[in-house]
Amino acid sequence: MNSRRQFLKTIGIAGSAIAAASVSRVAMAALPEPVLQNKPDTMPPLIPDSGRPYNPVVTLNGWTLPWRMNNGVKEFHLVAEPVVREMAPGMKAHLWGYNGQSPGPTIEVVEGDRLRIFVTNKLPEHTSIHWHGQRLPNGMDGVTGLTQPAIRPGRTFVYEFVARRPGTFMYHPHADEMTQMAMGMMGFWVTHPKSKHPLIDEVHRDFCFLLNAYDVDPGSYTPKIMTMLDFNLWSWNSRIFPGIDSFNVSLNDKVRIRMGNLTMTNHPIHLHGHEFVVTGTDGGPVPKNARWAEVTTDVAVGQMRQIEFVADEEGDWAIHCHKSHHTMNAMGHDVPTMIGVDHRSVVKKITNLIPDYMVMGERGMADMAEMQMPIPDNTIPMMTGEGPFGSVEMGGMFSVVKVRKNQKPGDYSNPGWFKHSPGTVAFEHTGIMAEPARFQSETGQSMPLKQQTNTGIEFEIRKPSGHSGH
Ligand SMILES: [Cu+2]
Repeated sequence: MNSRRQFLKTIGIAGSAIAAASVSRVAMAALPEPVLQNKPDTMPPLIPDSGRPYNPVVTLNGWTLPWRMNNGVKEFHLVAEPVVREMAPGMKAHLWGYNGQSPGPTIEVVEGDRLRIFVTNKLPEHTSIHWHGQRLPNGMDGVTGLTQPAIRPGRTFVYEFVARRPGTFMYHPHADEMTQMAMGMMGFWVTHPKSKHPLIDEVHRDFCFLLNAYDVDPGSYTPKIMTMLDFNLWSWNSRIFPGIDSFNVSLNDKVRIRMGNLTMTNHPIHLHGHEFVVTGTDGGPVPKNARWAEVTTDVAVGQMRQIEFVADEEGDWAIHCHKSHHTMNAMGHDVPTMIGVDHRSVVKKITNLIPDYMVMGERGMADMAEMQMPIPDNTIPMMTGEGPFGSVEMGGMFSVVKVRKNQKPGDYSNPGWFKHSPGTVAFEHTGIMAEPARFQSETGQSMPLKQQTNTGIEFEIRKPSGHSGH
């Protein structure tokens, strides 16, 4: 905590913003101590030490908010505040979030829990929290102006409701949403079933993350909040590849991954090497007879999806958004397509004027991944990530599901790269290319003619009754 305060002070953003929203010590005294976290690591699951037991989730590059029990009520304390989020090693963004981080901590409760959530506003402007997908009293729904007054800077509001149905949910402000969500204010919410549920299976690993997007100019720190579509950082839990942790599981684990989309566009999330089924949405569990196997599922804006699969293929399996622009980091989108263009004569003329001029993209854009091009401070290359065989040429919404025989239950640590058995990796052919044997149909046509029938052959006649005769 200290180092972060120091950092804020050093870079000088602490000034008016935080001071304006300082909360009096007396007012805070009766509240549950706000728990803060500012490391970008994936924290181990929070094993519940009070209340009904459940199997906790693991938040990708995030954590779960502890609570206290107060006369049978679970009490949480969220603090809305400016944060510094490392989006990937080498790139930090000045965001808004909760309890030291964007996204805020995951809230995990159990169906039937009575909840009290204190929300303290340390932002320079008012806010509120909407509990996306919850059944609750209308006045607890968190829509500024409609169901409650705004939480002004420096004030604390209390939300009270019962977690009525189990499932996969999220929370976010319903006040100046365009700004506050563009700045990273959001968090995950999981309500576990109170007992064995016919549509909610027990799993070995249960991961969750939010899809979010930012527009941070290369070399700068604060997202542009007016951007509607042309975001340049496509992130999972405010992290971009190669900063997104891998999903580390044991061979044959049943794995659940929960996702929610708070960007301005849809994300078809694709898993390699396995088929999964969508077992639930923010509307609840999907009936078993309505599930089908997929390898890509689209998560539309404001939707949540939980997918499940048995990780029965060892290896390092990519998981990513299938929109190819969403697996890249910040770039200029107005680069013309130069594939096939011979620059040589032009380059000479240009370098007379601009000695540093560089030809880009005449063989495609893959060179960008390895190019040692000077980029502004606080900027991650557009395509990057070093794998065991070279550059992965990815960015943004990309990670890896690592399936290993010897990953112990409860061990979420990164096992390193997969060691392929000999003869199981695609390889370069170096011999003489033999002429492949091709199927030759009789006439060379795709639909060969029927076999000619000779005359003079006796045909066996089949009568409609099924009896045969001559
Ligand atoms: Cu996407």
